Amino acid sequence: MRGGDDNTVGEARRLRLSLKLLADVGLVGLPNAGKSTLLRRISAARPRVAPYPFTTLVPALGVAEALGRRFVVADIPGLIEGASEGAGLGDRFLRHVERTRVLVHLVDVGGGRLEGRDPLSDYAAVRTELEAYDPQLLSRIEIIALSKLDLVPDPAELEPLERALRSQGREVVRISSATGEGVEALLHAVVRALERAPRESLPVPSQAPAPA
Ligand SMILES: Nc1nc2c(ncn2[C@@H]2O[C@H](COP(=O)(O)OP(=O)(O)O)[C@@H](O)[C@H]2O)c(=O)[nH]1
Ligand SMILES: [Mg+2]
Repeated sequence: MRGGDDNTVGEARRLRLSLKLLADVGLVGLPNAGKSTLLRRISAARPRVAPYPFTTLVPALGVAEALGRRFVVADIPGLIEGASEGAGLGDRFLRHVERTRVLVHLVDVGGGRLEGRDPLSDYAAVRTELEAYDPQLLSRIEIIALSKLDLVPDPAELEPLERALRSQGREVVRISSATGEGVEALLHAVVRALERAPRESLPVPSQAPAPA
């Protein structure tokens, strides 16, 4: 652009701005694991729920409360969906997980089992995806929620799976977002985890976020 007689030349710049949501807790898991349903159960957020992938294209945030503490929970969509479709959506959503202090990793032990899925390999697949995005995510405090408990005919069957996951040093909770069973226990585990997760362990952003 020319600025009149003094021949000043303006500058054109292309900026790519990205929004990083700030949440205390990130819900991760394969598509259909029950993340959006859980968020609806524990908060006033109304993310879409449907039995097919790509339902959630925008991460939803909700405020949950337990033991007198309030915390922000983000439903992180796009894990695996994006990667397996080659759409690169995994990355687009995973950046929202970077600054969460605690992960809740949902593993479907009800519906998935009916489709012949193996919960341990589902779990491992998501961990692999997290690692590919940022290896530091593997050391973030993670609580495993075995979901859709209401679809498990004999919950005693879950014991070997729980032992295997606990032997990896993880806390494991059984939940059903349909009946509410175990959900309060999960929230208590989250509050305890948030208490041990120091805010200082977060990477310091290069610029302070703008006030909301
Ligand atoms: N029976 C049962 N179905 C569930 C439960 N949680 C989620 N679902 C169903 O599983 C499907 C996928 O749930 P959704 O929350 O959309 O999964 P997301 O892709 O991880 O967000 C939907 O049909 C839900 O109604 C649960 O606790 N019990
Ligand atoms: Mg969803």
